[in-house]
Amino acid sequence: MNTQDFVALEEQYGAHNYHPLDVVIEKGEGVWVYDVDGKKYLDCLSAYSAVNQGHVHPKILAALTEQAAKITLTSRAFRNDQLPLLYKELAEISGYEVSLPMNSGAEAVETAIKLARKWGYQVKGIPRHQAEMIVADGNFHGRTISIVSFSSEEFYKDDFGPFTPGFISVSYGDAEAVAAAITPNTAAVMLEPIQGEAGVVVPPEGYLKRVAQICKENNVLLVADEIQTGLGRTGKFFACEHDGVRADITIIGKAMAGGFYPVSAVLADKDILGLFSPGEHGSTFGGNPLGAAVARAALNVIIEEKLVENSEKLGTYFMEQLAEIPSPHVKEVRGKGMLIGVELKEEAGGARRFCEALQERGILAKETHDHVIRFAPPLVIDKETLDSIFPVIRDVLNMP
Ligand code: IF1
Repeated sequence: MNTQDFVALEEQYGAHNYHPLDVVIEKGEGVWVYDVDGKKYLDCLSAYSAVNQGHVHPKILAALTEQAAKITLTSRAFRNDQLPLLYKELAEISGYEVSLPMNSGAEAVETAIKLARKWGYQVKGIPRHQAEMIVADGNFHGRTISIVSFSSEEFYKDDFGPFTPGFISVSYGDAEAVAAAITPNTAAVMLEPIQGEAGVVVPPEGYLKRVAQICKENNVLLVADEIQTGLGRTGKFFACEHDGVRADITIIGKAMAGGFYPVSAVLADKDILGLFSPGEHGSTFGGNPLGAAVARAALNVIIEEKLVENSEKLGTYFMEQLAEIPSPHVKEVRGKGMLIGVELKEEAGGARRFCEALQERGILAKETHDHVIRFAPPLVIDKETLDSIFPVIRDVLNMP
């Protein structure tokens, strides 16, 4: 079967909730992926930053197969021998006292919302069921009903109401807008340190710092969604560190298990995360020994292979090189570390055709919000490989 056969099958039997590039990937190694026709590509998406460690990292693979041969799922009705070690290692790496494991990013966001609301009632004393959460326009936190309830993207929510109340959205990047939206019932402010889906939107310097200060002054929790920006992607372990901020609650997912397994987590100190009592929240798969073993290995790779440092160094270099490419189509190059967006001018006719041209020439990137090409290769990339793609990107950005 070739690419067209697989595409035809997918179109016939699958739900059409995606519009992928027509590349059918069958294997990957490090920064490279291979399609069913034998063509090799440099992956510049990293599964939306879930494979920061590179595809099929041998150490994570070993942890997966080893653990899969022993025990995969116990449920949380019983304990397992991997989760406690993941808890301890996460605490040491993240600087948060405790954590709560889930599977998808959206589940972890939902968990953080429940936690922030509970804190609002139990600690802050907000009247029952009146808690409010402030979020930002352009946010992307997942696909559940509650999460799309506060999306500013009509397309993500149009046909899916009724919506969950209790969310107020303000302009992203404007700390005073956050201050103005706070009421006595505000439990938390939840933000992405850099908005990924919105087109790699980097807020003004000092924004998060100011929001953190406003939160503190008003007895409001700051929740950072680091599902995409965390674990080294932006050149710091957490993107909040760029602003010297430590959020009260940090949410991670994606690269937490290196693309082998869905593992997410909510991180906080005991005074907050300790508010959950047995039975109030949970998940059949969250904290399972297979996921925990994989996550332990994946986190270890980030530290051991100095991926945060590599992201900072080569990401900065990547962005500088991109910014120097002369092109009639480029409006702006922005980002931090290895999370880079190239925004094209309206007249360029959309980023999709540029992504298709890159694909043709062996680079996989994905457009976001019509006019932005996102470059986010695995953090294991080296300088030689990076250097090899600049001429290709230059050619593509100079298409008629
Ligand atoms: C898709 C986007 C990226 C996220 C942040 C929570 C989640 C995500 C900051 C939810 C997920 C994914 C979802 C994926 C595409 C991708 C994406 F373009 F849609 F926005 F990365 F930029 N918070 N982002 O970025 O995590 O439940 O998916 O594990 O196809 O929906 P999830």
